[in-house]
Amino acid sequence: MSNEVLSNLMGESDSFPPDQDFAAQANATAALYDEADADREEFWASQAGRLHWDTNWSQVLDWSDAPFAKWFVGGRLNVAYNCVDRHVDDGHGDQVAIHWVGEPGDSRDITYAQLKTDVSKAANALESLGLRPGDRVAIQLPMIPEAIVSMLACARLGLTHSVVFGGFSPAALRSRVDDAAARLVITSDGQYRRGKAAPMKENIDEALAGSESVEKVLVVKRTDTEVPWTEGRDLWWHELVDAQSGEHTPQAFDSEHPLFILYTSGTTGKPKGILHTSGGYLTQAAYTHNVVFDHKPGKDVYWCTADIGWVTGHSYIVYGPLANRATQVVYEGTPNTPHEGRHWEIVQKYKVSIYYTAPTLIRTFMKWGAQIPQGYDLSSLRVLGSVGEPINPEAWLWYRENIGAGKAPIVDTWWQTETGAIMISPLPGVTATKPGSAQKALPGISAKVVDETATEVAHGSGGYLVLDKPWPAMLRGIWGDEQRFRDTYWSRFADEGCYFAGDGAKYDADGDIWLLGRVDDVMNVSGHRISTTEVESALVSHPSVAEAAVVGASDETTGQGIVAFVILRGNVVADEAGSEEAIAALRNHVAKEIGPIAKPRQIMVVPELPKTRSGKIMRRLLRDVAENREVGDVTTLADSSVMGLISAGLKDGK
Ligand code: 6R9
Repeated sequence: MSNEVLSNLMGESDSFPPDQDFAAQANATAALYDEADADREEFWASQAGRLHWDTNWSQVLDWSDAPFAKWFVGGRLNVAYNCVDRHVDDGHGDQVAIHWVGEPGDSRDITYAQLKTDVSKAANALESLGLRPGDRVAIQLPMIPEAIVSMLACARLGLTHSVVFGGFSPAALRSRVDDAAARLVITSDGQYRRGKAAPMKENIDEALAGSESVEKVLVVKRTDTEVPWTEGRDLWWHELVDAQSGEHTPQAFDSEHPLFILYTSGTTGKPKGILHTSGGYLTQAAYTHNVVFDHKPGKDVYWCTADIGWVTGHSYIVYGPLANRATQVVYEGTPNTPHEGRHWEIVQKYKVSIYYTAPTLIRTFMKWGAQIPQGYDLSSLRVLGSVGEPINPEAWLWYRENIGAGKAPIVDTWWQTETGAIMISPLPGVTATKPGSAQKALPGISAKVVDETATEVAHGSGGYLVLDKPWPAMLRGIWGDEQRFRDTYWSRFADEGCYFAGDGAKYDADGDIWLLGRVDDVMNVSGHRISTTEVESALVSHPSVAEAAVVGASDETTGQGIVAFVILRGNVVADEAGSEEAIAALRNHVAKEIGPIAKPRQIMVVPELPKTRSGKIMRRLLRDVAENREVGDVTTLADSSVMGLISAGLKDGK
């Protein structure tokens, strides 16, 4: 990266020191870093004290078989007991665990005592089906309480769950069910999406045709949609589960007992089944949820807007918050159903104090306009979080100003399905935050930015993000593929024993970490390394741009040329903004923000951007358009018609 780019970028970054009153009450203190540095294992041992262990561990970490870690060796615990029963035993049975809000407007408040009964009934039901510890259960459900109850019932019985996002195709579900050889699938008749009931069970039947491993399908009634039925295989939740006893005695499992598999896409076509285990995972999920969100049990109302089909839903809806006795909002639907103020209406109603979402949604809120949140009382919000992709400074500042009243600290949390829990993030009340930077590895975590030779780069320089020390919530492997686990994460910097995250990053002059997107998203223009994210940030900082996606398209002279796709803000007339002068102004704006080398070769105005179901922009498809190729496989897009809209718009426009 050229110094010109860096200095421009840094000149842009303000820093927001913590508010004194916030700092005075914060869970985290600067001393945590020293404590962890002094003795990492001792630090994690004390964090594990957040949990109830039936048997204490004899060793904190066994790294002798690296890269296969064992944490809290010999310890035994029940994950569901820790997330539910324990709070009831401690006298908090009447506290609301979940304020559930259905998309059509129905709602349920579930206390910890009720959750204990629900999970016990579900556990009794699963046991009655003959499932044994270690068996795999696939779960494809909308965001309804039964989704969380199912996961916890599995955890309670030592069954390994594999949650598959509700929007995935039958083929995607089938490959996951087969890979894990799941014996049971839990699903629903249908799901509400944008005000309509869409079928779900029908897809499941298509997916499971001829499956060798699946013995039973347990179906929750949600939309009252008519469903195909296979006698002897299919069972209604309300018939099997509701009839069970609400008492169930949990059994303790080994700290390394497999808790879940979660599939994530890799560079090849076959998804990787990321394996997580129990004691270390729950320790880090609980610790990070406590210090990163400054969560106070019994006081805060917490809301993570992710879907349980993603790792964020696992660690920051189910395991972390429930282990910490959170009261949380769980919302079933889309943010603009029935209107664009839905999230703020929910924040106002439940007095949400901690809100955790993704940059793509923040940019969508920007597109809808600040007048929408302004119509609601958001004064309860005191901590805001971001996850999933780099957050551009413009969106960060908008979030702080319009949602956080200019004062709520923003935590930009970097982590992955593989890391299991948050790794790099500011600590609210401790860190002076910088818009666009995830800043520092958390106490107990070690992250570095290195060059090709694994040498740490200087402040002001960029390279690859690596994790050079094992951490409790780290993946324990790829399900059924030991070699792929070693190759994907541990071969690039094998001599140094570092985990390669696949992300580019840089240190600023203060040594703070800025994530630059996946390494394959870093462009090389005339020998200059430029991140797609930086150019996107520059574009979005222009008043007429709502959202931007940037790709490096091959270029005869410069190696790669920068091609940008932009969505305009609602108030900008497309004809005007798409005009030659307006495009030239945008190109110059980028040149001004980052430097002339970052000036896009081409800017195209489009109505939508192609995104995966977890909200990540599929740059591969945009690269196809930019390089005038036929557009590749669109099956993992949330909306497969988007590429058609983009191509049609470009043909009409120019
Ligand atoms: C939790 C989650 C992981 C990838 C990761 C990185 C990107 C996530 C980020 C971020 C910059 C952040 N990512 N959080 N990039 N800043 N705060 O999203 O897991 O779906 O496995 O994605 O997402 O590229 O490598 P997952």
